Amino acid sequence: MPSMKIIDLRSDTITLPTDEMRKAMYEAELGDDVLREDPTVKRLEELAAEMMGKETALFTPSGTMSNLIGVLVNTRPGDEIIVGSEAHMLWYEVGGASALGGVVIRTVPNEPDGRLDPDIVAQTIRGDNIHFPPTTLLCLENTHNRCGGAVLTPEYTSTIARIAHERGLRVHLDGARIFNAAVALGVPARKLAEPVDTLGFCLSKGLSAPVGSLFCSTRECVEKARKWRKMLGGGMRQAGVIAAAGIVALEKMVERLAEDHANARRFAEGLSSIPGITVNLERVQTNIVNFEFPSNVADFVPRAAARGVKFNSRGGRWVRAVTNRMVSAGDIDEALGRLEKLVREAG
Ligand code: TLP
Repeated sequence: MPSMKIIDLRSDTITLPTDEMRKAMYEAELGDDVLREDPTVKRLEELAAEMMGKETALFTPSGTMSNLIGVLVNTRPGDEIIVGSEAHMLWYEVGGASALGGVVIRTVPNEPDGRLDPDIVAQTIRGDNIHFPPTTLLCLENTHNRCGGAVLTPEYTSTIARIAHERGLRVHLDGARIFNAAVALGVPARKLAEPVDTLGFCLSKGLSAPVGSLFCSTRECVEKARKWRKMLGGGMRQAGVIAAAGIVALEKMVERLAEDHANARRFAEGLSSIPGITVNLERVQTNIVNFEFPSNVADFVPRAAARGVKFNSRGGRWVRAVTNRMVSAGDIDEALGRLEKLVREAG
């Protein structure tokens, strides 16, 4: 019997490097990056800064480290930061901002579309009072992971950043998937980055590089970030070997994200016609689809996995699917067929 193809929709982090990336990695010119002598890392950082419209950038091992550095450079221990109630920084970064940055995390409810209500943010920022910790940082996320890949527009980002800046806060953007937002909106990524002071974005999600993230800001801020990265153990020596793949990611892999978005839509539309599955088609803007499986199917995620379709559970009956380069339109149709059968047989 031919082996069943595994269709992996757990995350876009599962994407493997392309042949072109592997070749670039093999051929990369290298040096010691802690001594600032790796030419390939420098090229990647220049390219990233240029694409984000920031003065300079720093190559970090992960999105988690870029976000933590964003907290460390923008705050002091004892400060308060505002993050969305569904933020990746709150849910999935091991509480690093508090544990290592010593900040109090204050949440504002995320709207289902990933935004934070500007009025609520304005009310949440603390005034000067002997009892209060100073609120010094607002964190945004674009696209928004737990809000189903929702996109923040440049207009919204400017509005909310202006409110924060007027009250003396800095603004950090978790732009792990900023290129998904840029492609979905048809705007350059720098338009989405312009209103914020610091941002991190990832190479190892839809862009398919094996490792890495870029922290982008002013020269002054990135100098501080470089020191923090060293303290956190992120000083990588011949890092050009992975930066080389990152350059290919930025030069060759951005436009193809549109294909992942089309597949997410195809998947969501297919799901909506399977009895009992709930999906809000209006919320599907990029490569993430959140859906609720029928109440008569216990253990949906492991049972789908047993049929070769992998998802991440979101808690309760909610499931997340993330389209990615390893999954074609044909695979999406195949996955829908297997799910339809699973639901039918369970009913
Ligand atoms: N997200 C991963 C998991 O951690 C959940 C995923 O599969 O989606 N910001 C956002 C918005 C992210 O989605 C992620 C990764 C990160 C930061 C962290 O990036 P890494 O994994 O490079 O530390």
